[in-house]
Amino acid sequence: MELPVVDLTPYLLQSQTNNFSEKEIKNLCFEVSKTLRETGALLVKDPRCSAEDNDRFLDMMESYFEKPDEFKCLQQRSHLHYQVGVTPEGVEVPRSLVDEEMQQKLRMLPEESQPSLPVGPDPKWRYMWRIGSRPSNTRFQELNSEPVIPEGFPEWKEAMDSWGYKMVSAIEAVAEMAAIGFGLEKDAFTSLMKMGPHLLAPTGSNLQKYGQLGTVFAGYHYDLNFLTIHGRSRFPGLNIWLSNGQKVEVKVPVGCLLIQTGKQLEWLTAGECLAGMHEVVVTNRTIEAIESAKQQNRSLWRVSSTLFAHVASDSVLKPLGHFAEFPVATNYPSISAGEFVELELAVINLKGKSEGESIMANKSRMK
Ligand SMILES: O=C(O)CCC(=O)C(=O)O
Ligand SMILES: [Fe+2]
Repeated sequence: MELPVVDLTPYLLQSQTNNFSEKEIKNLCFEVSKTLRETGALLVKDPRCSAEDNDRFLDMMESYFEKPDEFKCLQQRSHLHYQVGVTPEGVEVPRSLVDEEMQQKLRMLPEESQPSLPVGPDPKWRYMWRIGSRPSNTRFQELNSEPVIPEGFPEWKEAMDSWGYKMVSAIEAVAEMAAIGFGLEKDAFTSLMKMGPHLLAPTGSNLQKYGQLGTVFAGYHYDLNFLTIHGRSRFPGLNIWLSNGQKVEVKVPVGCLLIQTGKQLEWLTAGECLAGMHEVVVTNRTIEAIESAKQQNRSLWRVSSTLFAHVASDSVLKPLGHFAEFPVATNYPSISAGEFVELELAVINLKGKSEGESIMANKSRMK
């Protein structure tokens, strides 16, 4: 199954040219909302995000992840729930390891669509870098804290910000198109995203150390944010699940970006658009890429150019517009996005354990 690629150019240029009819733009928006609903994922081409920008970002992150662990741990901020700076390997727990309800659901998937079951925390590292301005007044200060810059990377801020802002812009265009496609106001989602704690959050996986077939770098999970966007990684390995339960290995064409639906979008649409399940596993294609990287003397760190776009922490998550009339809307009670994120972080081990345990007891709220 090939995911369709949506070129955002007509949407972005509609106000400057008369080349595209209103109907064409509407159809494009329907394609976006339909694909997000059916697949939980969408490939887009955004003329503002070039393959060169992506490469510059990947080059810098590869040289960061190549540094010794002791150096990287200087950028660790566990007291801020790792929401800025580095998260070492072996910290983040994939939801499927701790969520019994998710385990039951995944057992019902057909054999060929079974995920690789994680046996412990993810062996991937991650760096979190906040993109965009922060609210001066927020109930969720630690989700909106100051960024961390590693020593010896003078280009860090510029490289992270320039890639990050471009990715947020691409998400904003998709969020507007999806809102139109779902029959909501154009800014129904983007107005909630203003001042959101958007995070450029590349993962770094050491394929030299953990390059064996079947290694699970990110166990089966959904993303807790609104929409996730990834540039192209130099090493494949991402599998996604369509809403019909089919497992698909993602191939991101050069110059394209991959968007995935997160739990906050599921909340806002009362489950019309479910959060996309996914995993990152060493596959035969990853091994081929490892072999060719070795031959070309390239880095064996698999870096993802992931950005998590969020609803602002103080905004309320609840089904919007006609979605509020759905009978299942009661499964999505009003909750501030900040509170929601803290509860989710607790489950995946990024925020205080005791809260993590209590949230599991409280699970009926989170469905
Ligand atoms: O490493 C990747 O490609 C994506 C990892 C992932 O799913 C995540 O960071 O949530
Ligand atoms: Fe993810």
